[in-house]
Amino acid sequence: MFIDEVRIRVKAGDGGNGCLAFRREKYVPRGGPSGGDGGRGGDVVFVASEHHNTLLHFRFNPEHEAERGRHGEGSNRSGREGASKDVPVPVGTIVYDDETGDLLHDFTQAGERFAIAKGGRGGRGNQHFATPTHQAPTEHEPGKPGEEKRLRLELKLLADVGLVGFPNAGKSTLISRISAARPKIADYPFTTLQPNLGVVSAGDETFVVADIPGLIEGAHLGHGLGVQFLRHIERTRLLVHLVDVSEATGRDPVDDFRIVMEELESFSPSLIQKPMFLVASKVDVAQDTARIESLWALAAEEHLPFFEISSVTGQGLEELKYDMAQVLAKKEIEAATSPDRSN
Ligand SMILES: Nc1nc2c(ncn2[C@@H]2O[C@H](COP(=O)(O)OP(=O)(O)OP(=O)(O)O)[C@@H](O)[C@H]2O)c(=O)[nH]1
Ligand SMILES: [Mg+2]
Repeated sequence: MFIDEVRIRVKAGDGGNGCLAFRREKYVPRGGPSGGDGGRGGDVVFVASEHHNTLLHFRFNPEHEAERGRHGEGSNRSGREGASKDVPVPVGTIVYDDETGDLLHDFTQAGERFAIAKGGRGGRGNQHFATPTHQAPTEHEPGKPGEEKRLRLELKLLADVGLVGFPNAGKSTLISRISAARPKIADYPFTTLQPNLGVVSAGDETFVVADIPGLIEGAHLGHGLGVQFLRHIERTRLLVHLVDVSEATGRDPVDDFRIVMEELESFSPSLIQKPMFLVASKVDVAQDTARIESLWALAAEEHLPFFEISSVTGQGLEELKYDMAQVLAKKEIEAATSPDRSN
């Protein structure tokens, strides 16, 4: 479930052909063989990159080829080598041969390079085939083809952003609107039993969001689904805290916020130290705007950026996505200022 997977094709460059040629010079009768060698084809090289955290870029670009070597020429000129092609893969990517299932490489460190498909050797020109008894050779070799492979890439995803909140707050609905994840959504608490991950792209950033089960008061004592699943968001860089502001909850939004914060803290104080967005969810069905304003004032007090969203109408989703990307790119986001009640 926590795995991103793509199938791609790579093709290294073919080697250039060796050349068949003889020296032709004025006053030099019967010049010897002078066919140069073909150049080597370029490799396809995977490079582990810290700037990529998903395999999404391969979905748009599933074929990667390196340049072929040039053919040899007369006057013993060798063909130029084909340029290799560097292809970035996220650290943590495991590469399998899709035909045999063999593990080819496991990228564990940023900057690690591995030639996944090797370029073909250039063919030898006829200059190499001369012997004392065979002085006008016409033999010359074709270049060898570059390796071609079908690969399966696998990446274990780590979430960048965690969605937290009460059961039924709209966490799964939100992830289904901003990513391709299709978790179960239902109008009762504890619909989500296992974390769901979704890959989100916004602006130039691609990141992974985790939708986890809801928290209730006493979760750290085992109430509801407990708190063990919070370990899935321990390594995230941003928490998005959803509070249902509709009247249907029968609870006060500010109380909901504080209860969830206490549960997070009791699991690990580091969780509440993380950057956090406070999100008023289901604003399309919040009749009493005072409920939204009280949450907004709380965001101002806690210096948290504040958003109002509806995953049903789509209100506020673009801005939320964009600002998540900004925080992950380490840009500053403005915290809420107190709601202006004068108008
Ligand atoms: N009107 C309205 N309903 C929403 C909105 N977002 C979610 N819902 C509804 O709220 C209910 C709960 O949504 P979920 O996304 O399953 O909530 P959750 O936070 O994932 O809940 P758990 O998995 O139980 O923790 C569903 O019936 C959704 O259709 C919204 O923006 N507006
Ligand atoms: Mg859910």
